[in-house]
Amino acid sequence: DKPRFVAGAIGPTNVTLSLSPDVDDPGHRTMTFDQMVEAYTTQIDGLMDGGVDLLLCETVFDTLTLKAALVAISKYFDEHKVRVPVMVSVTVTDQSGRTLSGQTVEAFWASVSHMDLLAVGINCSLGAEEMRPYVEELAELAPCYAFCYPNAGLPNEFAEYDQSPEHMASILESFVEEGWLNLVGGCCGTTPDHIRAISEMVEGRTPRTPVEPSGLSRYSGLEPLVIRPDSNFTMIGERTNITGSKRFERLIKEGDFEAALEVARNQVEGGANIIDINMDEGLLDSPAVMTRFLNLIAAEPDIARVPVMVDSSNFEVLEAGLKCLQGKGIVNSISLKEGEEVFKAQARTCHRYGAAVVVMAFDEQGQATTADHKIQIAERVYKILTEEVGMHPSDLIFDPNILTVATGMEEHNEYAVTYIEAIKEIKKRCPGMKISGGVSNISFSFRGNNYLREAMHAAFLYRAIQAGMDMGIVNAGQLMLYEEIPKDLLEHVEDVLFNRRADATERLVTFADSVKTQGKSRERDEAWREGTIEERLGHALLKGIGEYMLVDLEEALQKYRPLEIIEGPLMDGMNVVGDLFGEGKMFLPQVVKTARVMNLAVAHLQPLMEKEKEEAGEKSVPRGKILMATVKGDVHDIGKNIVGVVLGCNNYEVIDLGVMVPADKILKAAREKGVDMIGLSGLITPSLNEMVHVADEMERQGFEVPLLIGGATTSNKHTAVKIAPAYSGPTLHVKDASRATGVMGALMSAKQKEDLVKDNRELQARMQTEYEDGKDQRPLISYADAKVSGVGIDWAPEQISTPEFTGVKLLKDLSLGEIVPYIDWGPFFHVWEMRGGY
Ligand code: THG
Repeated sequence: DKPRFVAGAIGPTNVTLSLSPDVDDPGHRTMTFDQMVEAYTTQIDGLMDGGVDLLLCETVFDTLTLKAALVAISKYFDEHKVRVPVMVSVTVTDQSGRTLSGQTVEAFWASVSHMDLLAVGINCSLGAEEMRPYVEELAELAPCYAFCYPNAGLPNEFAEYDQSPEHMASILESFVEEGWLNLVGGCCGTTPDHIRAISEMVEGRTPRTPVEPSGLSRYSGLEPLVIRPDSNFTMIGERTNITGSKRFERLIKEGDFEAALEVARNQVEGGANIIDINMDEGLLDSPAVMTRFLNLIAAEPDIARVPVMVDSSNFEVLEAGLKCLQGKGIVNSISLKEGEEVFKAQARTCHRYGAAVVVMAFDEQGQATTADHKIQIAERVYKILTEEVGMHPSDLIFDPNILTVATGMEEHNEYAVTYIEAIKEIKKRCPGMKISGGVSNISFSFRGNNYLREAMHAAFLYRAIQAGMDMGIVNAGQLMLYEEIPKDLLEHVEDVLFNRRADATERLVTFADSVKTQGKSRERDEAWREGTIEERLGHALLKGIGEYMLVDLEEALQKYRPLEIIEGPLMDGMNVVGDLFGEGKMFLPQVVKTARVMNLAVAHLQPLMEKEKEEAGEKSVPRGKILMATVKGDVHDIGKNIVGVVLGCNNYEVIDLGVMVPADKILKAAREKGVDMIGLSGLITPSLNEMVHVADEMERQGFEVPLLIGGATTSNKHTAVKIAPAYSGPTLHVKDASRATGVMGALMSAKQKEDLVKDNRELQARMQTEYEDGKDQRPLISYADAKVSGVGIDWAPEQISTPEFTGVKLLKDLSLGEIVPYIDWGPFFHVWEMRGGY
């Protein structure tokens, strides 16, 4: 009397396509992707023949093997004109929160999110309790149904499962209460009694409401890369390109893959968020070389971390590349060059592999050089791909062609301008589609003068990013800061880029020659070494140059105590970085580079400070213990490290869990170490939500210690309105590193703590009321509209009485007390923020 459905289970097999079974040959694979597709097709055929109601790919430990199953399913559906719902279930093998082949849950989600799934879930490997954070993560990501079927706890010493049905059901009950589940069940070690207990537990409960699709572009390697409205700019490393680098070409041709991998690693270390890989060369077997290189990369976690952009003008190479990527990669590129039919077929193939695509501004007429033509192609491909091929706009990247300027041909002078003009319009007309381009193309005319070229790239990017460029293929480690381009050079460069004068190119060529022939390029690069020690430290930070840091620190130590260097020149430098970031003159990967140099400096100074403390005999008991972490999803830790050092110097014990730390890890450590307070740090906007999540968890787990919030996007207001209400313990926002000692000191003293916490709660209550009253959110209309709706007064002169006097009148004999009643306090209360009934 109840409908029952049969799921055709498709297992992971014993094959992994992402890992080599041979330690000595990391590029080796037991099977090819195509062989797996073939094997899965046989299985799907059998299952469908047997009449299953749906297909369930389960216990996925290698996403690339899963992709083979998904490709087989999608092909089978198309060829047989049938369709049943598909569900996918991943398995997280250990406490690292990753699949066996190294992907995080979010990276995995990115890899399968192109499929029209009925549901996504997690099974096997862990017990329900251990699975908790991953189920939550998936439930928060997936717009389809979510499920889990855990093992009956972790196996005991005898590899038996002994979690009771009631216990398992009670853990799963909390998942249901949190609203994370649409379906639930049991895997290894569960018995009919377990299933009965779980089934009784869910009876009458409300299932999860799937989340709204985020609409964000999401790519992945082992880790996810999400382009958010505040992502600013995404760098794609250009050096792993045979046609773009003589050196890389030589390495690949000589078969020196080891060194070629180093090129990839350098790009990632230099800040590339994605790496572009191109193996197009007439004499090479490009599909085979692409396959080999990508398989090798898969064995290097610090490279495979980032998504791969497979770059080729040959579709066969692109497809070979897609068969090696377990993450969600990007195809570079397809276009309308050979007409709509080929274009659509290629796009469908890319979509089937779950890849995003770069579409070049090419059509049957050729390469688009004018803004109008670029815009027209953009609109056309947008329509075809979203309406006919069924791709989501977030999976589209349009490249309106960055073409070389200053070639001597009059008609090339507008190329930078038309690119920028076009992207403004395309962003408006094609919502959700991203814009990219090969930045180094712009400066081909100046080959051989890298200094000048980098200046051109920086100046071009500054404007293009403002106009809406989302990502670009660049030499990640070499990018210059806009702010650092000498003003005379910048003027010449911008004259050329923006076609501001007829003789711009000629002038830049002459100027460039002088920069080059006088060897100034070198001089300019190293000129900063002549500055004062403070200037040099600041410059090194700003540019992310670690090379001279130790020498400079030694020199600075002649003049300053270690802590003074941190609190002085280094913190000043970080403030400049913060300001430039705020003004859009630095983008995130550049900020990350500065962080690395800051860490280097701090690591050098820290032992010296400890030694100083020892010598001063300050070995006394620590004044308090704080646990600090950058929350999950965020890798930024400059600010947190500074706070850690400052607190350490003030004799507090600091336990720093590093970056990307999930809530449960933070709280587990906090409990084990018995800390006096927890400090959370973060720089990007999503971290704000993660902090709310940690606060929620602290409440759920019955914590009482103070929670300190800090980092660039955090604020007093967000802390008051979103974080503090989630946690009943004291929740304080700490504005910057300089306040950390004060706040911590107060919290460690019983008397001061009471006052501080009370004041803080009052302040937060006020901010919450203000927020709820919507006082801060009064919508402003434009100046033009305000003028239109202005009060029209008909000034009839006879009605205006002349004042008794004008100008200043001196009231000599009045006391202040007599004046007070005439003072309008309103404006004062306003600026003192005494509003809302106070
Ligand atoms: N759009 C898309 N993809 C692209 C491009 C594009 N892929 C290739 C290219 N253009 C982007 N990549 C590069 C890589 C290197 C260089 C330029 C663009 C470059 N190389 C030096 C040179 O040629 O002078 C090489 C110097 C050396 O050998 O080291 O400038 O536009 N979608």
